[in-house]
Amino acid sequence: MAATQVVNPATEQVVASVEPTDAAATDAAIERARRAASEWREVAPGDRARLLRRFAEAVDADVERLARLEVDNAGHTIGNARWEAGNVRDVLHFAAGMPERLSGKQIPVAGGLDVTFQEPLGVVGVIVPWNFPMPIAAWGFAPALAAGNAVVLKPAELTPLTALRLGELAREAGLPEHVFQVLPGKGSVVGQRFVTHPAVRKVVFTGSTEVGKQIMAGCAEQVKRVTLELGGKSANIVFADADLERAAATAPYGVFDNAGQDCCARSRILVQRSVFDRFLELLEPAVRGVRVGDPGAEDTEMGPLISAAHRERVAAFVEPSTKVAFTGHRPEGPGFWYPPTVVLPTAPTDRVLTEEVFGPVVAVLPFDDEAEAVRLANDTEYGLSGSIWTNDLGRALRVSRGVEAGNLSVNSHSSVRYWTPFGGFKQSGLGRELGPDAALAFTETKNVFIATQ
Ligand code: TAP
Repeated sequence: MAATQVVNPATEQVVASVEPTDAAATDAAIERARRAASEWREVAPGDRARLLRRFAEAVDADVERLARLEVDNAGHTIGNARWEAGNVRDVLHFAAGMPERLSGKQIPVAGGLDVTFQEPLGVVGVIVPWNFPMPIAAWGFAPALAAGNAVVLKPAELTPLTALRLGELAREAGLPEHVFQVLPGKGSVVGQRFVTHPAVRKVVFTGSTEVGKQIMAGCAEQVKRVTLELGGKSANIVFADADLERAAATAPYGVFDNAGQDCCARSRILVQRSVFDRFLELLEPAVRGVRVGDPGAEDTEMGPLISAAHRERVAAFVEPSTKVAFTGHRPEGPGFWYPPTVVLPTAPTDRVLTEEVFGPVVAVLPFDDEAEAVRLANDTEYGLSGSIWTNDLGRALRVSRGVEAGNLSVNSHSSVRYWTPFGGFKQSGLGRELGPDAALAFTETKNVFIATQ
């Protein structure tokens, strides 16, 4: 198989060449993982915890290198990339606290003892998209390893470099051979073998809803366990009583962070009609002021899109008939640049309102009252994230309860904290990652009754 040329999306230069794993090599790696899993599950919880802590420390010492790799491979701003590498460290530290806490229960019965065990599944396959290569990988592999599973990890074909480095760091930290293997390659080859190979007992997939449905259907053949983190079309709801200055100043971050290539991007801003014009007036300078450019520069706020093909896809959402309110900066020269773009939809069926753009394009539309805000927010097949801006606590709670989404924030755009659960309603996914129960999702509950009479 021909080597994959890895391209820097800010310069369009090839930065690395990576050998893709073929189907036979994937099978061999899964077989090695199966054998490694049978030993890893027997490692004392305290020793598993210690190894995960050492892995976290190795990542910590490597944050700058990992971040620079991500700048060059994915076009992430250096500030974001450092946060992402730090997130892997934190997720590993948090997971290191899990092996000793994964206890079962003792259930009262007559005539004996009834206990449950949380047993590891065996081999877990983790399939990662290109938009956040490091954190999304860690959200799968860290709790899976903590629970005593072996992991095979497939990074996206476009962004394999940080995952490969994490594989090296795991070995340097002393994780036993083949407990954590990184297999770069195509989804249709490596990813598909995770779905079809019977030794892989669970697939954790993050990516598009379309591919997620195929994965789920494929896993159904063997009743294979699956966690899905899929697309989003989240709403940022701004009520008239909110701190409008703050809501407008932070709205660009809520949607243009990572150039909008974020499943939690608030790509619809719903604004109460009485303050609609005022909000747009405040939003315009904030959008024009987003610093777009060299992702390696310390003060850059937005980098390029991942590829030329993806830029074309994003651009197709802004048709000649689309009413563009205003746009931000777009650098000249090479690089897959697209400017922050604010559009005013003309019909509820506009694609920009119904489909995930996964780029720096946001639609702003008015609503009249709370009920309409909730109805519009829920008028999508997705349900991942969202924000509510109001200074009325009762309203904040009512609207939070009304919006069908897994992760909401009030007067903030924060969606992810590694110690709280993360995942989607409706077609945004199935299952939860992160949070205190993350490792449980990588276990089976076994019940044992011991007769004493
Ligand atoms: P996808 O095209 O779905 O690809 C995601 C991963 O799946 C890649 O590693 C891809 O491999 C692999 N893949 C593709 N086809 C496959 C198949 N038939 N069998 C097994 N694996 C397969 O998504 P993307 O374009 O990379 O990522 C963007 C999408 O991810 C967006 O929709 C976004 O919302 C979603 N996303 C969701 C979340 C959460 S947490 N909900 C987080 C980030 C992203 P290749 O390397 O061959 O492409």
